[in-house]
Amino acid sequence: MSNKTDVRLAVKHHLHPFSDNAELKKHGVRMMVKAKGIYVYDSDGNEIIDGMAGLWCVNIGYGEKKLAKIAEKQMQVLPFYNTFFKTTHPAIIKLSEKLVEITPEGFNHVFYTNSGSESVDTMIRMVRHYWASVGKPSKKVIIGRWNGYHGSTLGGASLGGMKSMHEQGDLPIANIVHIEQPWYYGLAKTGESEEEFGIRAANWLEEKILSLGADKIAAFVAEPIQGAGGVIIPPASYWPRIEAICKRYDVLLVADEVICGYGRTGRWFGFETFGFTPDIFTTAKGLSSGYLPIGAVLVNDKVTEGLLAGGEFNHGFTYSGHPVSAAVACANLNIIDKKNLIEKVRTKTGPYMRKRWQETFSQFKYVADIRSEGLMCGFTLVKNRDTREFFDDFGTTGLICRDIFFKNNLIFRACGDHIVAAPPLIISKKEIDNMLAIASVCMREFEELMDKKLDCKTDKAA
Ligand code: PXG
Repeated sequence: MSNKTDVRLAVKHHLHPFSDNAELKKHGVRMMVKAKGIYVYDSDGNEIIDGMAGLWCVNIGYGEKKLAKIAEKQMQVLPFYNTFFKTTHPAIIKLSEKLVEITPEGFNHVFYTNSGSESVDTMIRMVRHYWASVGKPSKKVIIGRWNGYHGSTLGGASLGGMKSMHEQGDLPIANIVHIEQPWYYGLAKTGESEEEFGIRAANWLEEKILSLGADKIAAFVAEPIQGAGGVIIPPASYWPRIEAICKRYDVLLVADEVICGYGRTGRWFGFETFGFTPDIFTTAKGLSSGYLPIGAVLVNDKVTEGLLAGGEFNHGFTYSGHPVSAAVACANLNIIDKKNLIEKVRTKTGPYMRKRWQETFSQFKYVADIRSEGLMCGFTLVKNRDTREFFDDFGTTGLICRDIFFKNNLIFRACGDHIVAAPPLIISKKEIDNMLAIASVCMREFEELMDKKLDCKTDKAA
């Protein structure tokens, strides 16, 4: 079957997620057929550097045979059994022990899901059920942030702050509100230091709590670093202040670790990098490095105690704690441990990436706010970096840039006009150099294109 036939078939019946499917039918898609290490290969035989680890998830890289073997073995022995009705199985016991081992003191319980969105929806129901169980049923409102991303289910999309998602399907659902994101480059006042901005941004939470009444607020939920929002890294002063505000008003603090979790920021979890401790945290993606779908919600002892007092929690998925996913996730966490990937990101590849990412992109005039933490990196495309002037129609320019990378067999992601990267945690320094050498060539092409576009506009105006 030639690639052309394949590609036509690919869009004939399949409605792709987060895509303009009418456009895909016209222009087709690219078919990925295999992968190894940090590379994916398409049906034309191109080797592509996956600077996004799939969708921020393939932390251990592609092609780990051990996971395939473990999945096969588990499928032969016990391909499925549920954990609903007074039953369990060894794979989920092992995974739970491993998760408790890698999380900080005070986290001893896990609820399983199949995705980040399900983890977030589970957390929403859990938080409200917790407050009802401890005699404070009026605490229902959950505060998220604009430009946050928490998934595509009704709860996740509501809690996320993506206006384009709210516009489809009558969102947000009731009792979900948002505060502004802690984006220094975009929102700081002239002359304001990062530290001052971090405190001001955290105080937006206090203002929201006070305006609605603390007796109504159940939880504040946020990603330690906003991922799909464009790798928005808050100032160091932000998270400790947020934690203090949550404590002061008896509001549960929830970290959405779906992207930051399992090593991405150079610690097991993003909250460790930023020095705070949540009450609950939601995870998925890197838990199995994307080899199979699985998510987990980690719950601290205080919330667990409240939940236990509340009787039956009427919530769960057929595949909560699926044995094959659980066995693969456990093996994945052991590989992260054995290969010392987290320390490697924190002390070697993370700092190296930060230096090289800065050096590479600071040469280009349409680039501002170059940032990174561990192996989560971003920068913002701007018309003028000194005056902080953005391109018209935020997001259009990002896609132009992203498409140039993609044409040159490099996958980065455009989140609006933020360009981001999150490669597999196994990436070596040499691979970082190769990846950024290609990126540099792409950026030159992008710069020339934008020069022409802007010249053209100036000519027309003149
Ligand atoms: N929380 C966070 C922080 C996420 O990043 C979810 C929840 C939902 O996870 P699931 O597994 O239901 O997709 C996510 C997912 C992108 C992109 O293009 C990001 C995500 C998913 C798909 C695409 O940046 N993040």
